[in-house]
Amino acid sequence: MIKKIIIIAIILGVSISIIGLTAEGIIFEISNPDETNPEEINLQNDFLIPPDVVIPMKVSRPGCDIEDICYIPSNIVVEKGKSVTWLNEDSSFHSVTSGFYPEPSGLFDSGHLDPYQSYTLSFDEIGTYDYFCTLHPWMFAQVIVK
Ligand SMILES: [Cu+2]
Repeated sequence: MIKKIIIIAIILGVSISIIGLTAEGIIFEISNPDETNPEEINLQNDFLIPPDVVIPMKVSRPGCDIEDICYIPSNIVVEKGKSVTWLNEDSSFHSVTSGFYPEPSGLFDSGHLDPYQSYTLSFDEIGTYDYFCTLHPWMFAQVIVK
């Protein structure tokens, strides 16, 4: 009887030690700064610059145009010479393309923006710049330069 209890105690002790070592290993991996890859660092740096216009979630389906929230804000006013940065916060590709769907005017075009990719453009001439998404006809907005 005593032998059995001792054997069970030894098995339990060994098991607990193994679990403890594993848990320690996981914690070490998470908190080790050398494990962070360069891509993650770039993503974090992108967030330090707040975007002027956000492409929000779920705008790849029609409906955002009803509330005018395909690009937020849908009408941004900037001073001549200033830049505008767009950030794609959706999980789909989108674009910032001058003109009206389906005819790009050729003034500017971000190409397909990946999720969390940003696009910056400076506006050196006064005017109203209409733009749209080449992939989603309901997505359109304006930059007004004063
Ligand atoms: Cu789009």
